Amino acid sequence: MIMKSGKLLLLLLSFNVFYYAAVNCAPQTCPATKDAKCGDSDDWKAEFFPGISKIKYEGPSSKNPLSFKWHNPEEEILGKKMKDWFRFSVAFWHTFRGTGVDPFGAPTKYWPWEDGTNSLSMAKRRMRANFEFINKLGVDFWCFHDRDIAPDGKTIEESNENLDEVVALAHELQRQSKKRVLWGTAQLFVHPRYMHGAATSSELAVYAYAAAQVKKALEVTHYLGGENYVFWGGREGYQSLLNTDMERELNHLARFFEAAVAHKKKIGFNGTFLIEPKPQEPTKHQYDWDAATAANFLRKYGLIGEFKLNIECNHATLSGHSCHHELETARINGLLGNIDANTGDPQVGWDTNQFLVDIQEATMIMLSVIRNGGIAPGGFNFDVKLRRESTDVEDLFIAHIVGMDTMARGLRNAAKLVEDGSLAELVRKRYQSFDTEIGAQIEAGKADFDFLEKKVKEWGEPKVASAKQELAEMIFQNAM
Ligand code: XLS
Ligand code: NI
Repeated sequence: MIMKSGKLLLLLLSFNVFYYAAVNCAPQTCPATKDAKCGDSDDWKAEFFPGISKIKYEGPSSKNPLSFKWHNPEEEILGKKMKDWFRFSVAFWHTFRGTGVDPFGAPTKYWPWEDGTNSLSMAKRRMRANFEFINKLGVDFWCFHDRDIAPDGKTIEESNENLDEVVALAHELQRQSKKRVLWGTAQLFVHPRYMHGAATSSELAVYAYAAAQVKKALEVTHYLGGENYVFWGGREGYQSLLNTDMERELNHLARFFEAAVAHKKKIGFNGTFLIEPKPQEPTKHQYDWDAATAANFLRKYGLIGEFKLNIECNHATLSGHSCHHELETARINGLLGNIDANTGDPQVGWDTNQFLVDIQEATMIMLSVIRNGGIAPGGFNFDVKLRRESTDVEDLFIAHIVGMDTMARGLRNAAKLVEDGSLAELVRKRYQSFDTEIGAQIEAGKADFDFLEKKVKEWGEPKVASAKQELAEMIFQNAM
């Protein structure tokens, strides 16, 4: 599902419009300042989601759309509770700031609690809605960008004050509900100042601004007990190499990360730093193209022990890989940190951020997670949005439920495959010629070319076995 070039313009447009709309919830009638007079009440006496009670596990035969059919949080699979395999998280930006806008059309979603402003009071009311949502859905975590949860101010001081006020409320709501932050991040791509990038901007003052913004976002993530912190470099890349000093930009990015690591240590934040690879969108070429590119960057700059990766499935397919490939690449490099659980559309080809409902794909994802021994302190963040045409409040629940149930089916199937063992046995057998004395010598780096040439002369033409791909597919199918 490599992006077709004819679609580039459309996706760039859609990305920009999406994020602007996500921030400037239409119609914007209220200035985002602390002393704004409009939208000055965060009161919302009623429930945000009336008529929806806590979502329960009812089993596969249930016809109730507001119930789990496969995700049974307390059930143990391979010695771990389902909820602990997943550590599901709701993404504040899509769920509470997504409006359904696209390059050709206005927002379609006007949630009842929205007053049409981007005020601080509205931000607080929205935060209460977030906590009611995650409580009722029964997930333990949420994720945010700084500017999703609090309005940008005219100065950095004002932005920080806005953020502090909303974060104080979130802190209290977390205390009451025992919910936690899976990860926080800084939004370094919407504001026009970041048009050339943030840490890779050609403008020094923008680099500094980004540093100040990440400093604050790190501090509030730490204050909220966040377990990870994400760097997604949406504008860290280039539109043209003719006007770009790529080497200098990459050096700047590394310096930025080093400074972030230093600040993390300074404030005593123990969460994991995660880089989220994505090849393109909004930039033509993004520096964190895929897991292997990000790993190479970390190695080159001596940052490998300080970061892990947040693999997003739709980003994987944009880079021409499967999600399973990206997860395995991260895993075998010791870098699998978190999953942004979503998927693209096989016919469309850009970052559609859909709920993943393919049970086979979910099974492959869970095979990687099981091989990794779990994913904590990371988790599964639903970096996912409702389709533009899905406009009922209950759709927010239904979408997350089917996303969670799909991953749960993936886990159950993957556990069956692991317990059955025949797939692992097939793989083991493929390489059994290396389970020999000479194989051990090769794997220990003790077999030089002279020695191997001698063996070839002794053995003659090798016998080569079948790869058994169809048998592997049969075993995989049988577990669905
Ligand atoms: C966008 C990214 C973004 C990150 C957080 O494509 O997925 O949402 O997860 O900045
Ligand atoms: Ni993401």
